[in-house]
Amino acid sequence: MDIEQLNINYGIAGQLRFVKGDGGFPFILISNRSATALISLYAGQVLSFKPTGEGEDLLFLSQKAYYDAGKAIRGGIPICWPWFGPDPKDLNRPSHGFVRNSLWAVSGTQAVSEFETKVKLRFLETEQSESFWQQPFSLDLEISVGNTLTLELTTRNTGNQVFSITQALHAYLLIGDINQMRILGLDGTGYTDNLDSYTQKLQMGAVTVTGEVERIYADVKNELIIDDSAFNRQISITSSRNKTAVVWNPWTTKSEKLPDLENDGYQRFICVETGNVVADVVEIPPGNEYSLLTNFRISRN
Ligand code: TA6
Repeated sequence: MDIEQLNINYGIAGQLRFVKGDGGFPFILISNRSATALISLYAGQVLSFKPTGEGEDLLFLSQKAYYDAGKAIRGGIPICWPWFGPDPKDLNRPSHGFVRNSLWAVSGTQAVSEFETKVKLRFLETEQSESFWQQPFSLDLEISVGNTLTLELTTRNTGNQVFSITQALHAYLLIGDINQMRILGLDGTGYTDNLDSYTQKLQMGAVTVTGEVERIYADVKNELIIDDSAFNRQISITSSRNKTAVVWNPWTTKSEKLPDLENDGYQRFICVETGNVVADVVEIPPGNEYSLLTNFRISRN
């Protein structure tokens, strides 16, 4: 569906319109009394969210991000589904699944009020996606843009056999300075340190970053706080139906291997990814569904 038809079918005067974005992909511009947001139909990815009066975006978006079919966009909130990380079956399928590098469709838009706008996206299966995943499914993402940002990712098993998934909302949170950032709410939580031979460790106190970090926290509380003191703000991440959260920053060591990330980009984001990853596998029987929900709120000290 082209931009004009999308605007005819789903545009909302004064709140929501479709534009041709980077890479020629359809983007959704939302502007209501609470916030502005930018969503790419390619990848079903929120790229920007900025509450009215807030000086900084919630999200980091790489200045060198790719906007090419088949490639992931570096930043915003990529959707990792139906697996998190490398292909669990080692069949050379894409890392983090196949929906963050494919087109989604709009299945609905709604002006809840002048303060809140909702968008419902549905993943569009392709021959390639069917070659990656043979179980019949539907995948919907509902995005609510108001004074906070909410994403709800719903998987339905429309077939007659049970299937299992892992998944995550791989949020790149913009911060003023990685050296001043702390993550609160993980004190006393066990984690797997992927950069130290997958050793099991216990988080003591706030999470701070002084080098490359890639940790999978298990049995997390439903609210995590990023204390972004350089921007004099806190970002609250409240999630439901996930037991795990991933904390990642590439520092210089991994950044050098990421051509779609500017060299100093690591200083301006922390990835806190809420989801069901590694051991937190979600089994969905035929005819059932499973929703992962995460809300992001910015507050001032
Ligand atoms: O954030 C966890 C992680 O799995 C890291 O290993 C790192 O690879 C990151 O995801 C980004 O993955 P990507 O495939 O987007 O480069």
